[in-house]
Amino acid sequence: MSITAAHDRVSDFVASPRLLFIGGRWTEPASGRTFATPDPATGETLADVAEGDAADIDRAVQAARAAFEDGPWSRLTASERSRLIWKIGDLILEHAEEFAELEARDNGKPYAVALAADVPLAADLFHYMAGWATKIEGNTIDISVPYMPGANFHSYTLREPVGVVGQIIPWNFPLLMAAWKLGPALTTGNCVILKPAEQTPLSALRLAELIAEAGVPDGVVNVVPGYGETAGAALAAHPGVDKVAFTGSTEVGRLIVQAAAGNLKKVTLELGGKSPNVVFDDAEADAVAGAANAIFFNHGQCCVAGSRLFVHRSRFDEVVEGVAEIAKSIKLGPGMDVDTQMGPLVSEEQLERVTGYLDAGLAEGATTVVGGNRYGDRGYFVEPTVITNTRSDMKIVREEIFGPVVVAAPFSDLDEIAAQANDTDYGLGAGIWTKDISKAHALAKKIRAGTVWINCYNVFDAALPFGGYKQSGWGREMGHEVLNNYTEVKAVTTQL
Ligand code: TXE
Repeated sequence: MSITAAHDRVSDFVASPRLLFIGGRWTEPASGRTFATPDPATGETLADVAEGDAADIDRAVQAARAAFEDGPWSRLTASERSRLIWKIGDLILEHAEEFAELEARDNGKPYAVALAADVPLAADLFHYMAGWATKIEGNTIDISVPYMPGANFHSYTLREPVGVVGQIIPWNFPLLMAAWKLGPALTTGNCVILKPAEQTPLSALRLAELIAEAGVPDGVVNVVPGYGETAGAALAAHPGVDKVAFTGSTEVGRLIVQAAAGNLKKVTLELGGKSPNVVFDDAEADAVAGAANAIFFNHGQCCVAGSRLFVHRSRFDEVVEGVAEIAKSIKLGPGMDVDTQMGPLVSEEQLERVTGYLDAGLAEGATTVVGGNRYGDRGYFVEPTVITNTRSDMKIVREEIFGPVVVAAPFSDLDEIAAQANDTDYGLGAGIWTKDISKAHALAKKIRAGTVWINCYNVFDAALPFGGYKQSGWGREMGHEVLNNYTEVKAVTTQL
């Protein structure tokens, strides 16, 4: 599709209030209310969106339950399911420019980045997951029961869908997070209620249209935008939901666990991070650009952002200056401007949160090497920032900032750096830069994190499991690991 045609479609899409997608139909919210999703580059309203709440979540759960129990979905063969899921991936690629524009305008990220990364990664996730639909297998198990001597049995396991799944996603990669959640749920035969983030509901609503176009039966995927405290909380607590999958803050992750306790629904969580990125003395020169990319990609609004940079003492000044030079050269602007390299943060709330951390860092005695301020007075821009002279007990070192802000500290040896890297409540990602492969793998083993990148950062693939140790979450997304989180195991035993 041409960029102009995609632009016209997006303009049409945002021109009228978007409704809820329940049971295969565009549905008015029970409350009749809408909320505005702003363009973060200007703060002006981009579109009005129906505000789902508990009543709508309840309708969506009923639609999903009906589709799961009675609909054609459960009668499809794995191969038929696979083809539908593959088709979703194809349709995303066919509409790539449209999705890139929706992401750039709703989230603020540069259009070129959305087109090169978010959109193809989302399509690839569906294509990868489509392949698994036909490969979900149980085992045969040889048993000998001590209190039934001589008896013969035939035992096997089945992997079955969990059922109705609630999925709550954040705003940093709106389309990609929807894909990470929907792909595995569908390939394993579940039905879903997806609640996108209130800051960025548009691409998930457009995706719902394409999912219907692909031929996924009504009620299998329902998309209900709304606020976290109302729609999100209702979904997490709903007794008709068998599993909830959440990506967002650690604070809300704890609320999800509490809400899920009512009917003991299964829970998977992908939460915050404060990932260490370690540059050794023998690192190649590209470690500097790597360290900048680790923190500045997506404006630092990445759960795996390399927000704690540790550099060997002998290279500290050189690397910090190099990252600061890159920070200075980054062109900030609206996501739709062609020369923009970094867009605004997603919302005024995030702007306040991030600048609040910058103030806290200064107050605690840290030094700002570059950046440190809001950029401009319109939209939610923050300067790419490098901070040194920190202590491990400072707020900016311990807490997730979720903005383009890196704290840098020197280290001297391998044992010290492993302890420093692990000195966090989180355990999502880590980076290691060195030419010495033994040292790299020794440290990779010591780091308590779900992903470790060596001589690279922010490398994602649908085949790689992703998730956190410690307070970064429960369970894994992507790869075949995720299939376990969307299936129940049934052991069947026959006496022969
Ligand atoms: O997250 P929330 P926010 C971190 C990051 C960021 C901070 C706050 O540090 O600065 O969280 O961001 C829904 N019951 N991450 O406030 O509130 C909400 O509607 C059920 C890390 O935006 O956790 C949205 O759909 N749902 C992160 C989703 O949760 C609730 C990505 C995430 O919002 C709810 C985003 C409730 N009580 C933020 N309250 C990552 N891991 O990538 C909110 N929600």
